[in-house]
Amino acid sequence: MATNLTPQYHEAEEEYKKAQTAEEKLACLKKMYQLVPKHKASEKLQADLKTKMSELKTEIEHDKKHPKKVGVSYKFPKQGAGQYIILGAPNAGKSRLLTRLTRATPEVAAFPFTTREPHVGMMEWNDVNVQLIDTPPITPDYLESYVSSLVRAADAALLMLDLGDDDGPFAAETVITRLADVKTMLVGAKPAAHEDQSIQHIKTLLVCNKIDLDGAQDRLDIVKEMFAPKFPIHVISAEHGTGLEELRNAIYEFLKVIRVYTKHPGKPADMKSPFTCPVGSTVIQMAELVHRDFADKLKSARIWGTGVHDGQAVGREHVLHDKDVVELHI
Ligand SMILES: Nc1nc2c(ncn2[C@@H]2O[C@H](COP(=O)(O)OP(=O)(O)O)[C@@H](O)[C@H]2O)c(=O)[nH]1
Ligand SMILES: [Mg+2]
Repeated sequence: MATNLTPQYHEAEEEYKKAQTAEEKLACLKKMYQLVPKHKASEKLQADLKTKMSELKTEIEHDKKHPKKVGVSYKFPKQGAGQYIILGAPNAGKSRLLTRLTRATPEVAAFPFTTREPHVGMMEWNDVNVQLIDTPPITPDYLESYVSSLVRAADAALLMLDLGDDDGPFAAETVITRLADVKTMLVGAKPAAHEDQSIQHIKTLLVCNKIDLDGAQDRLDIVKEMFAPKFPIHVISAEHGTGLEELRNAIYEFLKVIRVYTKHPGKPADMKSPFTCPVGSTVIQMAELVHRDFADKLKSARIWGTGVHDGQAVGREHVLHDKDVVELHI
C-alpha cells in the first residue's frame, strides 16, 4: 500500500541520512515522524520510526553517562628486550632519568607539568636495548587517559618517587591508587593467576630519586615502611648519577629475559644482535620470534651454550639459557 509521503518528508529523510551525531539524527527522525501521513498504510513506517527514535534516545543517554574519550592517543611499538613506562608525580625526575639512561632529550625543569607528551628512548644494557617511555605526571586530579593505556601495554614500569619532598612517598602512593582506579595495578611481581580479566597487573620497580638532597635519607625510611616489601626499591640521584648503573642492571634483569644468538649452518654466530625471549623459552618459541613461519618449518636445532655439548642437536621443546647460540634447521 502506498503511503503517499510528502516532499517535506523526503527532505527530512535526506537530512537524516546526512546527520552525524545521534542528537541530529533524533531531531530528523522526530520531524519525519511528524510529517508521515497518519493512516493505516503508514503504520509500519510509523512503528519503524518510533523504534529508531527510542534506540537513539538510549544511545544518547548512554553516551552522557559514559562519555567517549576524546583527545590524544599515543602508541609506541615495542622495540628491544622490553618496554618500560616511567611514572610519577610532577618533578619526581622522570625526564631527568630518561636523559641519564638514554639519548632522548625531554625537557627537564624545576616546575611541574613540563612534560606534556610522552618521550621514548632506548637504554643500552650490554648488547641489548630496553625501551623507556617518559610520561606526563599523575596527580589526584590529573591522569591522561592515554597514559593508563600506555601503562597497560608496557612490559613493566618505573615508579619515580621524589625523596627531596616530604610529600614524595604520598605522591607516589597517589599514582598507584589513581591507576588502580582504572584497573591498572602496579605490583612488585605479577600474580601467577587472577580472576578478574579486566584488571591488568604491571610489574614495577620503585625508583627513589634525589637521594642527594637534605632529608632524603629520613624520607627513605618512611618509603621503606610504606612500600617494602611490596615493591623492589632502588635509590638513585638522577642528577648526580648515584645508583644509576645498579638501576640500569635492575631494569634489564627485572624483564626476566634471556639473550639467544642465532647462527647459520657453517657460518659463525651473529654475536651482535641477540634475540631476547622470556626466561624458560624453548627452541620452538624462540624460532617463532625469528620468523613466524619457522614454528611449522623447524626440523631440528643445534645448540652451543649451557648444559649441552657444543653443537648438540636438541628437540623443539629444549629449554634455552642466556647466551645460548642456536642454529635453526628448516
Ligand atoms: N637534586 C636533585 N634534583 C633532581 C634530581 N633529579 C631531577 N632533579 C630536578 O628535579 C626537577 C624536575 O625534574 P624532571 O626530570 O623535569 O621531573 P619530571 O617532572 O618527573 O619529569 C628538575 O629541576 C631536575 O633538575 C636529583 O636526583 N637530585
Ligand atoms: Mg617530565
